[in-house]
Parts: sequence; C-alpha cells; structure tokens
Amino acid sequence: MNFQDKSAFISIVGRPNAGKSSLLNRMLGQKIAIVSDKPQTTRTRIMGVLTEGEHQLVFTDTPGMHKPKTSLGNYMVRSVKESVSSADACLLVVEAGREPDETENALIKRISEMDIPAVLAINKTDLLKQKEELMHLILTYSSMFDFEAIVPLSARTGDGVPALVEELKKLTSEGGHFFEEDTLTDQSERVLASEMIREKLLRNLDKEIPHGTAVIVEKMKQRENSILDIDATIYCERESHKGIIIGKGGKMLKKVSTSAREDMERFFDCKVNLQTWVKVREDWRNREGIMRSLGFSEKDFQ
Ligand SMILES: Nc1nc2c(ncn2[C@@H]2O[C@H](COP(=O)(O)OP(=O)(O)OP(=O)(O)O)[C@@H](O)[C@H]2O)c(=O)[nH]1
Ligand SMILES: [Mg+2]
Repeated sequence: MNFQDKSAFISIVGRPNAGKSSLLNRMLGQKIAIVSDKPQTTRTRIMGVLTEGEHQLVFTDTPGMHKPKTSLGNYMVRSVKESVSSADACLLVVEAGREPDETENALIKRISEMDIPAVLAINKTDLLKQKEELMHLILTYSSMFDFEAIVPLSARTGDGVPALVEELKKLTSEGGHFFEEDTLTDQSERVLASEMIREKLLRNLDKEIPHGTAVIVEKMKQRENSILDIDATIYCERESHKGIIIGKGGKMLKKVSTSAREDMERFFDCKVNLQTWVKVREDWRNREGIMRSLGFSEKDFQ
C-alpha cells in the first residue's frame, strides 16, 4: 500500500429523479446503478469506486431524499442520512431549470451540520434552453452554501463530467487507497442481476406497481459451457398486480425478462438463461420482517 495515494468517501445526494445514479454510472463508465424516469428508483446505498492514478473516489449513491410514506420510505431516507454522516464529502445533485425547495434545503442543512465539504452538480444542462437560467441557479445556490465548486453538467451526454471528477479529486486526502484498483462496486452479482430486473419493471409498468415490487435472485450458476443460469422471483403486493406483471399470455413478464437478460449478458459477458417467477407478499413495504427477508439490511431500520 502506498500511503501517499489519496482517497475520499463521497456521498451522492439529491431529490428523487435528479440523476444521481445516471451521474455515478457516467463517472464510472459502467452501469452499476439502475436508472428510470420514475422517482425513488434507487432503494439502498450503492457503492461505486473510481480509481485514477493516485486518486480513489469511493462514491455512495443514495435513494432520493423525499417525505417517506411507508417503512420502505423511512428506510430509504435513513440511508441517505447515514450515508452523509459517514462521508468525507458530499456531492449534491440538482436539476438545471429547477429552483431549490425544502428537499435541497434539508440536504444542505444536513451537510452544514456534518461540517463536510460539498460540491454541487447542476445536472441535465442538455435540457436548458437559456443560459441565463443556469447563471441564476448558480447564484441562488452559492448564496445558500459555500460549495467547494459548482459544476453544470449532463449525465446523459457526459458534458462537464470530467470537470466534476477533477473537482472531486481535490477533496481527497493522503493515507492510501481502500480498494484494489479494479474494484467497481460492493453490489454482489446477485444484487446487480435483481436490480436489472427491477429496472425493467420500473420502465415497463405504471408507477405504483413497480414501486411495490422486490426482486430476489435465488440461483446464479455458471454451467461448464459458460451459460449462466439465473432464477429470480419478483414479489408484488397484490394478486391483481401479479396479473399485470405477468400480462396477457405472459407477455409482460416475457418483455421484462428479455430486456433484463440482455443487460445481464452485456454486464456478465456471457449467455444467460433467465427464469422468472411472480409471487404475492401482501403489503411488504410496511412490514419490516418481510423487508428483512427480502434483503433490506437490519441496521437501517433503527
Ligand atoms: N435529459 C437528461 N436526463 C437525465 C440526465 N441525467 C439523468 N436523466 C434522466 O433522469 C431520470 C432519473 O435518473 P436517475 O439517475 O434514475 O435519477 P436518481 O437521482 O438516481 O433517482 P432516484 O434513484 O429515484 O433518486 C432518468 O430518466 C434519466 O435518464 C441528463 O443529464 N439529462
Ligand atoms: Mg438513483
């Protein structure tokens, strides 16, 4: 270990849908966090590691900050707070063309309380029609907090992202790296696979149904001829939801499974044989016992 190497733990926070996961994927050059146009896509903390030369940035992507309505929501908001309190620095992601409101206020308050440096990323600049809007937002945010840097960017096109990485490198300190150079994430292959399925549910179904699903990969095994067998169960909250997820003649489940399998084949770089089942676990989002059995970790319920 080289103690002159520098690192920083950086918590990525922001409102639901701001583009936190998209930005993390873009910085890493690999998709480790799922993305959808529905708020509250990310449910747990996801670690992503970027090592460039002497610098190592250890990111935690967090669920979007929101007013929780269920035990799952409480869990998500708690995991944002927990992530900020164990970080060296924060990356606050906001959307261009959107004024700060109580969500950003609450996050900035949390950052000030923790007394850690923060960088502001103004995302989705590709959607901006007028440059003045950006100037206005920069001025507004700089009057709210003394950010180390404010970087306008687009996670979608990649514009401004290298500049952000350079700013974040300035927040690292000596003491060596925490992970091997080729470490990408702490997500297990099973979790990555189950998230790929959840992403397709979010993208193909209407709001409340995918929000009420959880996906568990029960089996993941490579055959000698390198085909990867994956068995997964999609849990939903109601019998009627089960019908919708399966669809007429199994059409919806087939669509979801096919596009998830394509992502898996790309990520794991081999042929995948994916089998999916749908089961009902009523009201699981409000039952902590079931949530634990679905893999949500113990410490975040406290
Ligand atoms: N036009 C545009 N859309 C973007 C950009 N970045 C993200 N998006 C879109 O914004 C939506 C939300 O992106 P996510 O990365 O899932 O956002 P998030 O902040 O992680 O959301 P939660 O996990 O729900 O908190 C998706 O539809 C993305 O494709 C961008 O730079 N430009
Ligand atoms: Mg996300």
